[in-house]
Amino acid sequence: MPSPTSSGAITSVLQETRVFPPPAEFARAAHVSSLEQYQELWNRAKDDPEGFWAEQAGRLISWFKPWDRVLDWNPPFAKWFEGALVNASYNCVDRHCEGPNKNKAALIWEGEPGDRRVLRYQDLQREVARFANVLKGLGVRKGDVVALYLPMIPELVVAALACARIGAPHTVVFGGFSAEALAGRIQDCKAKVLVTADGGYRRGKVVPLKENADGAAAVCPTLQHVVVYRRTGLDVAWSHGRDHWWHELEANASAVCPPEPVDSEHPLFILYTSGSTGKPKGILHTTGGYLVGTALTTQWVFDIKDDDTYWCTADVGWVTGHSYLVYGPLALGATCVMFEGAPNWPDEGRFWKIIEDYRVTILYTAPTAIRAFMKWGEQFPRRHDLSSLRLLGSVGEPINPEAWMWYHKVIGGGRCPVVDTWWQTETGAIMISPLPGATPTVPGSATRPLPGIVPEVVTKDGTPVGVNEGGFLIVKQPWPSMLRTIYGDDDRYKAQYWSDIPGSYFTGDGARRDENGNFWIMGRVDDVLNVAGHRLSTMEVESALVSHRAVAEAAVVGKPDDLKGQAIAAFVTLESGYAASEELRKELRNHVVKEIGALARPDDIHFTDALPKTRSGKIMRRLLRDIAAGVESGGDTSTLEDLSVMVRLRRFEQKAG
Ligand code: 6R9
Repeated sequence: MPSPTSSGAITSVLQETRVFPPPAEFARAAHVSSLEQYQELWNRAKDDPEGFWAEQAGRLISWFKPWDRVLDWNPPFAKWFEGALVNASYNCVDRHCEGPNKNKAALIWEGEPGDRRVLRYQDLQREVARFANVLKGLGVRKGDVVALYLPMIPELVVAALACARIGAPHTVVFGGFSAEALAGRIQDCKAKVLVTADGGYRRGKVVPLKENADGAAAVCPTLQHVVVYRRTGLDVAWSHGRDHWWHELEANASAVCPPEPVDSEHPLFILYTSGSTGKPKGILHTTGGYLVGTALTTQWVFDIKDDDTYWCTADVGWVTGHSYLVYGPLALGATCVMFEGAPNWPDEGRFWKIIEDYRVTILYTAPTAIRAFMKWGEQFPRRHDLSSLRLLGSVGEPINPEAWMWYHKVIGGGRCPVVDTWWQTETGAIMISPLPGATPTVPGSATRPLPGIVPEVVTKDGTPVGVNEGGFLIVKQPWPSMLRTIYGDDDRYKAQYWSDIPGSYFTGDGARRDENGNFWIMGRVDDVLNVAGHRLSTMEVESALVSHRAVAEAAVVGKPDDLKGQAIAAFVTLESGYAASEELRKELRNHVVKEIGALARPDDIHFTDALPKTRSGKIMRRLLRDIAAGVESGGDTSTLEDLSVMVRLRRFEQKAG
């Protein structure tokens, strides 16, 4: 934890008073349709968590054998639905084939070159069963880890569900990661089989996945087989005996493979998230509790109905893709859109064209994308009919109020509720979010905890802070979709999440709660600024900058200052049509002072053409902090999307300095 002021409180300076009640028509048809109903559910879950979760588990998931015990809590180790037998692939596929939904579209997929495929639930069942048999044929047994390094093609979902079908935990590695990053993950979880493709498309280019996979395989002694899906036709090197074509193995595989009943606590997947220092953490999720958490939140937060066309734009390589492209919506038998590519290829209208073409009703995307769309301009969405949309979601970072307003107005036509969903790889499922038919929304706030979730904002010694006081966000009760450990490292799990605030799960985020009970996430506490004894949230200063018409995106970091402890350095990208100048720099400083006060006046403003981000779109302030302080960057950079951004920023700093 950073060294906070004596109380550990964070000063909050953001003022936001716009409130959007749920539209009456939306509320009438919603799964949870009033604030009173939400409050009843939340109270009920708080008073009797095990009763609440047992009811949800019974209602949402099909079990081969019921549990003996709902929760075995041996802090910080939880076992949910102990003794129950379940299978994730059965829940996401087979059970929908037993009824009228067997011919319903499960996945509607569009590749970057414009190719399209639709997999009905029956198709998905056949594909998943076949590939499960392929894995078995390669010697994969229950408990063996399989690594998936694939582009955003249906086979990624098929492969994940095939692993789940036979009880082999998967670890999905972003198609954008390097050979080194892939190797590190394979070595950590000792995967026996790697599934990849010859290549994948991104912005008109082919990403050489097989080449990277070869690089990784060379240094991964546990790896016995590499299965290669032919996606691009790119020529690839071949290691006979080790490498196999997906289509050749599948041609001989039976389409019958009964799902293996596994214990509720059987590992479902390991997903690596970058630590700020040191090696990535393998977050372990297990089967029963994770399914309950993702299915419940998909139903309540996205209000999914049988006739919705739901689109989560996330890559399956990060947790949002796992929980809200694969397990949550498929467990509910929803129709999901999946796309390969980027929002600005072949042009900046890609998203809007997809929404128009498939009549998407629910869109779930990230603030980084929304800010990019704002920068590219309204003309792109305006060219398409977005009237099918009824609900919008956001995840990944705090959404600045200006971006929220734009999303609501320009994309949602002012009629769609916006759900700003706060959660983490570690939490498995959404934790704090509006329920669109129940919760009045406020731009920039994730609003309220979901039923069953008990978060609190506290000082570093665990004392609750007052209304509107910033502090550390913790969760006080275990929940079914929580991580079970860091793979192979229980001690790191304890130290990382359960020792800062004893007895509670520490999220690593700062937050405040306002007089209406709404939570405001203020960003990672490692990113909090400490200016002359005031702890300020990066998010709030950034939101002030973004509210200026010239600013597209902003990242704010502290830099060492003899006088104030920390000075404020801002990195800013500009809207098209604006140019960097001394004048604008002055204007932006004054704008922040006007919006939040002299305390937050940025000392340095750096204009840049891009910010360093993770592949999932989060700004990596840690790297900017090093640039602002003029030191070399340490720590893990394997999740950085585009290393050249750092090179350009450094070059620029040297020139400027
Ligand atoms: C789902 C996901 C988790 C961190 C989290 C927080 C930030 C995510 C947010 C948000 C504010 C939101 N975060 N959603 N901050 N408002 N709606 O993103 O998981 O990649 O593990 O990141 O992302 O800082 O702690 P993950």
